[in-house]
Formats: sequence, C-alpha cells, structure tokens
Amino acid sequence: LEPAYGFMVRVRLPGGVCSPSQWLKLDALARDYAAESLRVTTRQTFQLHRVLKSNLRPTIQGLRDVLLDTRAACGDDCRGVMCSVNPRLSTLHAELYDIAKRSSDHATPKTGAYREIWYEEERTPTASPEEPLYGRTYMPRKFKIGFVIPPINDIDVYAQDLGFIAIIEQGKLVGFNVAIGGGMGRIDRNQNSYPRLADVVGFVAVGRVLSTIDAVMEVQRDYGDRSDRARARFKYTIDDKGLEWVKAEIETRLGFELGAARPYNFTSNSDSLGWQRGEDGLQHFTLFIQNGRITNAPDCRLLDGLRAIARMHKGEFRVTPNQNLIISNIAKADRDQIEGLLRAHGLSELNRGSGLRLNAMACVAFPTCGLAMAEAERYLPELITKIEEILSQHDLYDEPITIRMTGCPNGCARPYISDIGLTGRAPGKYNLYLGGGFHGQRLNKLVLENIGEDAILDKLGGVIAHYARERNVYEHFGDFVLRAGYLNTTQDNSP
Ligand code: SRM
Ligand code: SF4
Repeated sequence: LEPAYGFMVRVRLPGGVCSPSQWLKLDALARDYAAESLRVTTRQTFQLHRVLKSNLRPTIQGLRDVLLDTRAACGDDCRGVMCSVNPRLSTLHAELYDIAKRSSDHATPKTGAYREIWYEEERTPTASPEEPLYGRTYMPRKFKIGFVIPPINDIDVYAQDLGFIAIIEQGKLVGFNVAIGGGMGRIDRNQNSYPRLADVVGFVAVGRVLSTIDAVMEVQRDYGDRSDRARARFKYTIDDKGLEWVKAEIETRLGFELGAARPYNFTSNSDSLGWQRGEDGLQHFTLFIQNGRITNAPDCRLLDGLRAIARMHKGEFRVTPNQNLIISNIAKADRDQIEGLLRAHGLSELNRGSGLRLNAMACVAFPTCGLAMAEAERYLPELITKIEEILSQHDLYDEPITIRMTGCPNGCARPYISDIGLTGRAPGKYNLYLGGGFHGQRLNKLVLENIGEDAILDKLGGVIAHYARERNVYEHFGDFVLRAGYLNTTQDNSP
C-alpha cells in the first residue's frame, strides 16, 4: 500500500489548437480522472490535476487515442511551442500554426522511453542516435519557443527563450525577426536571478526556422550553466557570455549571418473577446475563462457547456496565451446554435467583466503547486472585485489594465510584464510591481515588498486616482506610472 499520490498531467499542444474530438477526450479524462476540472495554461495548453498514480497510464493512453501526448510538456527540453491566435488573420494563422507545430515536432525529444513507459510498448533498437539534438544530457534547463504575428503580442514574445516575430510584407509572411533570451523566473533574495526581456538579434527567412531553432538550442545546450540550476536558463548564458558573442556563435552554427531585423509594431498583448470574422468568412468566438479554470459551478456550467459545443462544432478550439479559449472556424449557419449553447450553460455573461478582470491572469498556485507560497488563481478574482470598486469611483471600470498574480516569484503568469504584478511571498503577502508595458515590451518594477491586501489596495487606490486625474489620452496605466515618477525610487527588476 502507498499514499494516494496525485499528479499533474500537462498536454503538449503546439499553438494551442485542438479539434472537437480531442476536446471531448480531454473532457472525458477530466471527468474520469481529474476531479472534473480542466485547466488552460499560460502557454496555451491543458493541465489535468489530481490524477492518481494508478490513473496516469489510462490518462496518457487516452490522450494517445486522439493523437495527443505529454512529451516535453515538462523537463529540460523544448517546452510547449506557442503561436499567436489572432482569428481575423485566417491564412497567416494557418501558416504560422503549421510552422509552430513542425517546430514542436522537430525539437521534441525523440526518446522511445516515453512509449515504453506510458504505452507499454516493446523497446525498438534504433541505428541512429536516439537524440540528435539533445544527446545524453538534454538541455541545461527548460527552453521556450514562441511565434507571434504583430500587432498583437499575445504570446509575450519577449518572455520566450527564443521568439520568432512574423514579418508580413504585402500581406505575405516573408520571415521572422529572431528574439533571444527572454525569461521570467527570479528568486527572492537572490540578486543574481531576474526576469529578462528577449533581445531582437536579426531576421531569418521562413525556410530557415528549423535550422535557427537547432543553432540557438545548440548554443544553449553547449554553453548553458550546468553547475547551478538557478542560473541555467538561456537568459543567463546570454548575460554571462554577452549578446554579441552568443549571436556570433549562433551564426557560426547556422553557417550564415542573420539579416538585419525588420520593422514591426505591437499594440497590446491581450485577446479580443467575443465574435470576430476571419478573412475567409468563418466566425470565431473568444470566451473569457477566469484564470483558465474550466469546471462546473451552479450558475456557470463551463465544462458541460464546452462539451455540448464540442459535440456539434465542426471547426477547432484554440487556447490563447491569456488563458482564454477561442471556438474557432464556425460556419455562419452554426453561429446561432453556439450562442444558444453558451446562453443555456450560463456562459454568455463571461465576457462582460471590467477591463481589469478581462486582462487578468493568475497561475495555479495553491492547492496543487508545490512551489506556491501564496494563493493566486483562487484569490485574484476576489482582489479584482475590490480594485474594481476603486476603478468605478474614477470612471475607469472599462479601462484595459493588465494585472497578473503568481503564488511565488517563478512568474508562471508572466507577472513582470504587466501593468500591475503581484507575486506571492507568504500566505496573504505579495510583492507589488507596477509599470510594465501594455504590449509586453517593458518590465515592471518592485514598488512594495511582502504586503497584504490592505496595503495593496491602499497603494493602488492612490495611483489609480492619480491616473484618473492626470493621464494623457490613450495613456496606458503602466506608461502613466512610469511618467508620473512612481518608479524613480524603486528597485529595478532587471539585471
Ligand atoms: Fe511554470 C514551475 C505552472 C507557465 C516559470 N510551473 C511550474 C510548476 C510545474 C511547479 C513545479 O515545478 O513544481 C507549476 C505547476 C503548478 C500546478 O499545480 O499546475 C507551474 N507554469 C505553470 C502554469 C500551469 C501556470 C498557469 O497557471 O497557467 C503554466 C504552464 C505552461 C505550459 O503550458 O507549459 C506555466 N512557468 C510558466 C511561465 C510562462 C511562460 O512560459 O510563458 C513561466 C515564466 C517564463 C519562464 O519560463 O521564464 C514559468 N514555472 C516557471 C518556473 C521558473 C523558471 C525559471 O527560469 O526560474 C518554475 C520553477 C522551475 O522551473 O524550477 C515553474
Ligand atoms: Fe507555482 Fe510559482 Fe508557478 Fe505559481 S508561479 S504555478 S506558485 S511555480
């Protein structure tokens, strides 16, 4: 007899795209093995929580039945590959998704051990080395890749180890600007750890994406710090070796020089909620899902509602990097039925929150995350209700302001690039960061450390009142905080 160990299962879902039949399988696995709850993540995939050890194989084999797996969803390898979801750009999305999917397949470990362990297959000897990219020792640490189509920086490209920014000329994808060295994780009391935004180092043509991934990952594989896990991410390799040195090393492995980075422009990192029409005429509905949690509550039967939609839907689902969901590629004739199902399950009100709530993200934290020091997913909605009261007093209820909360400094909800960031220090205590860029282009800064709810509301109350009085037209909260001088005396959050 052993304790009833519970596990988290994370699915590999490049670009966040899944079919209705895959949705129905995920729904069934959640009901059978994961306490009737599905969790959408900040990297566009699903997690199942509380899966008992004895149910791990049935769960992973269930995923296999619909061509899903969990390979490289965790570990020192290339993690889930992200991809912009902008539904208006149907053709570009299809092209980018295809590249993201191929990149994920290319950079995922090839080991047969996964099939042996989870599918109980016999070991098959291979002539060639099993892991051409990873060798016997894999990467020093996790490695994250994402593809984005401006102007919406939904994937937060500057938080990726390796980001590809699509360059569109005359409506056609001609290649990508390459950004390297992003990452969020930091450790309180370790000044040698910090979040870092990726640097744009050049341009590559579409046909060179896979070789660029190989070259960049090889540099990190060979030079990343394997003696100190806290310094093993690519961002530290870049800062230790120097950006120019790393770029030159990448170019040597590529056998050519990166082109000059081309102009691009981001405007936000949020999702556009509600109905949108793609250029191919198909309809898309983006549904706000608070902190990515899909479950049934008496007044909002999200799990049931989405199952009912998956049973009739002929398009696809797309998980967004903001923990929301797009019911995608809906024929005009099916729109009424989908709207009816949303209404019948109490889901039509979900998109009606404040500008703050609709731009909020929280990591899982308690009770399942072993690294959590404070609540996040279960507490942020309640804190937002209190901040909304302040916003309403100043006529700012609908103002889009990004707020992100995590239960520890690891930064799983990318809190260091939001207007307002909160990271857990102890139960009920958070670090408060302000001043991040609205499209993920600037790190915020630590304003108050280890504070409780009263102090958070007090500080935000003052800054919000000031913002309401003196902001410029279209000035985002984070930009105002910076201009108004709130960050002049605070600790820098970057190296
Ligand atoms: Fe994360 C570890 C949840 C996105 C930085 N993250 C964890 C673990 C697995 C805890 C653990 O190692 O024991 C968390 C599981 C909690 C649970 O109960 O489910 C966890 N991370 C998540 C998710 C589910 C947050 C969410 O609420 O959506 C996200 C899953 C993403 C996915 O689908 O793959 C998630 N994690 C991120 C991101 C955001 C991103 O990648 O865009 C980051 C910051 C970016 C980065 O990597 O720099 C992130 N997670 C971390 C770190 C800090 C890494 C570092 O370099 O310091 C850890 C801890 C670690 O690796 O040692 C961590
Ligand atoms: Fe857990 Fe910390 Fe990540 Fe939140 S930020 S999920 S508490 S590791």
